[in-house]
Amino acid sequence: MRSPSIYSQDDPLSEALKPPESETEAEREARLEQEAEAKRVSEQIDEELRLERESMKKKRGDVKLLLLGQAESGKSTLQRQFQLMYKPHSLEQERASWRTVIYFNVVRSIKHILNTLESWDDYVDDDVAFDSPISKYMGASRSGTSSPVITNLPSENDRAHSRSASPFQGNAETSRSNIASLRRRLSPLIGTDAALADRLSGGITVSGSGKGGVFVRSGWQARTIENPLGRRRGRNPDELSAKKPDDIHDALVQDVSHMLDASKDDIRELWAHATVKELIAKRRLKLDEWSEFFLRHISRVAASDYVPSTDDILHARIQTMGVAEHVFDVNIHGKSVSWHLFDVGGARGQRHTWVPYFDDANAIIFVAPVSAFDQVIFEDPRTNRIDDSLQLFTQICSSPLLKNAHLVLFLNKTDLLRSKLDNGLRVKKYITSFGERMNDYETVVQYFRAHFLQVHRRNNENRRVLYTHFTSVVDTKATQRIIGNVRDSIFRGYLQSAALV
Ligand SMILES: Nc1nc2c(ncn2[C@@H]2O[C@H](COP(=O)(O)OP(=O)(O)O)[C@@H](O)[C@H]2O)c(=O)[nH]1
Ligand SMILES: [Mg+2]
Repeated sequence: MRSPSIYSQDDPLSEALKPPESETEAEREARLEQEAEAKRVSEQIDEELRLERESMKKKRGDVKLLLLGQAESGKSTLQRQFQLMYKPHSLEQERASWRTVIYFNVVRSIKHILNTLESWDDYVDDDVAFDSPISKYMGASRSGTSSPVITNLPSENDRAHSRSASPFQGNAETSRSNIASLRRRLSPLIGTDAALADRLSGGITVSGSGKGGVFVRSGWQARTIENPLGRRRGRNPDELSAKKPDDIHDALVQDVSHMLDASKDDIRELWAHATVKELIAKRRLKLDEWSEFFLRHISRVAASDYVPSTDDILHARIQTMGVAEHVFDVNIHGKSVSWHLFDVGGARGQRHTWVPYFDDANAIIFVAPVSAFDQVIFEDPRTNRIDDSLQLFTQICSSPLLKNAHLVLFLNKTDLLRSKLDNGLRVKKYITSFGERMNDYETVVQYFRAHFLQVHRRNNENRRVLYTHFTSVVDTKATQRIIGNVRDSIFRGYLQSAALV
């Protein structure tokens, strides 16, 4: 009997893969050639992966920098700033892939707005205060009993009042039918949500550890290009860069692009709708910062020839799964040193994946969003985000594995903090220990900074220095200056510890 193929006879799969008895000699030859080609490609991929792993491997003398912080704090955006600074070519290669993410962000935002409008009628006031343990950090009593900080639960009267102030009052019927027809017209666009999510995540979903449910692993950019072409693409960076966005005919992305172009006016109308505006003002509709950003720029984003700008890429949101490593060559004083940057998933369900990376880390940038004083974490709607950041920072400061790491704190999203305060949001409402202090930017940032410094002081056996920066990591110019600054300070410590001086 002739050997059927390269598959082993013992392999239980062989039976299923056995060629048909009626196979002709020519067919057999073609099949064997195809199998040999598949094997060659598979081996080549394995070899490329091995080389990639090899080149990524940290060598003695390399710098290992971890970006830590809760979900949505700005770690991946900061990583993109590093990329822009030290490997701009690679960001160029990814530019087309970001279109998929941004479309996904837009589609999700519209869906969220329409869902919120729908639930308005049977709306239950969810703007209730949470029983935050923040008092543990924010001026709690020494006994450690953390009483609920926020007591201003809306009364039945308030709720009745907020109902009577419904934006559907007045021209209610017109408004309703207006929104109903927008909903109808936008429904095909909303319908692409699942397919876009699937394209980005490659079918992986992780339940319970993040709000979008869509996570990407490192290398996702290649997937947004390889799938539509029906073959592996993007392993070779030159192959990727040779493809201009226009050359990549991804049917799904093209479809969404056409729908967006056709729905531009509807999206603008929805975004400018009095009811939507009022729901936002009343904080019944809470939009993420990237939603607002892309909706504000919808004319540009929905244009059929849209190519994401660098600013768009910095504002796009996609959740990181696990730990993604990025390697940059950093030149300093005429010396090139490889920096390994580790960007982690920040949701609570992801934090256990960090620990194996703590070993031999040279430096940490802890990113804490100071604008988040009025937000809770997705994983636990009773935990205020600043409180979660402080708890997490306590763990990082006190971790014995990290005791020799250079420690940098980014108090991030200062631009958003400023606009929240300008819009009259009062810190005291969410953090009662803030008390009667002035509700201005300077007072608020210094107040938060003091709490982080206190956590550091209380968990600082090694007497290490904490370097703090007020940041807005979407601001390229300012962030690059700070990165330069951080690089110099990390490098000074690194030279000392590596005794390279
Ligand atoms: N306006 C503003 N947006 C920010 C800032 N930092 C991050 N973002 C946005 O917040 C979202 C979450 O950031 P990301 O880097 O993905 O957070 P990660 O979960 O810590 O990686 C993205 O849409 C970012 O563009 C900031 O300083 N200012
Ligand atoms: Mg991230």
